[in-house]
Amino acid sequence: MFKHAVVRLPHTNFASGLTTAVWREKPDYELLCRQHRQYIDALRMLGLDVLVLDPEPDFPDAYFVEDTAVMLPSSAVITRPGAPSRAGETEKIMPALRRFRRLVQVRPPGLLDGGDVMQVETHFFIGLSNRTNQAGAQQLGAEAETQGFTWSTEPVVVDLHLKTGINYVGKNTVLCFAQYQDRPEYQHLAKIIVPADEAPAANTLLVNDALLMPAGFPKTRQRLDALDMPIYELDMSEAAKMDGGLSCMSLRF
Ligand code: CIR
Repeated sequence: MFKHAVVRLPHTNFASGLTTAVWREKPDYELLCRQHRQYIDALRMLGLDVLVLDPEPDFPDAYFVEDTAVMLPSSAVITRPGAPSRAGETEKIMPALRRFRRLVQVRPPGLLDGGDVMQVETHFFIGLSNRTNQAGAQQLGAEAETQGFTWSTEPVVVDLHLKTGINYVGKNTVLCFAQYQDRPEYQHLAKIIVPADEAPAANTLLVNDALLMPAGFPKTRQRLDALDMPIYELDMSEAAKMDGGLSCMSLRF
């Protein structure tokens, strides 16, 4: 069960962050802030104590705090984000995480984004992507092993991060794109497939036996209902314009 979350408020410059999305409407800062507040409220409603950090004017993607660290029971692995514009975000998160955990930093040539790390019980699946390399995965894996976890790496076959396309939703089940259906790494897990026209729904977040999912994906919602878990839908329209989703906006531990 998670007790804490760390989030960072978005800065007015958020729309100059990295994105591959094609916008029909320009990102709206006020709306993003409202959606971010609802996200914080949802985490609190699920029992988490949420530490809210200030916006970072020099780092427009910094509210996607998930990419800057991987939280383990007795340490926080500070990543080395693969996007040069995000590299400095780790310095900014360290003071906050030091309050909770001993810090271990990924060193060169390692690169690692938290979005490429999916925990399924005591195993870490680490995606090798444009942001995460084998050396980064190895350093995280080595630290996780000292705390009783196992780990494995795999190529990321979809855009951006591993968790863009697959997420653990509890009950021995992953919610994923069809590309993951026959992958041997996930043979032992049940799968709920996200329809291609509902791709953002794959980034659904398991928090203390409940699911937070992006609003507006009825087919995925119906499939998730079969898990018989509480599900809360949150509007994620503005973060989605910056390639972000529910998992990206917090560290949970
Ligand atoms: C980026 O491209 O790095 C940000 N605009 C989005 C990061 C999303 N993070 C995540 O999926 N963990």
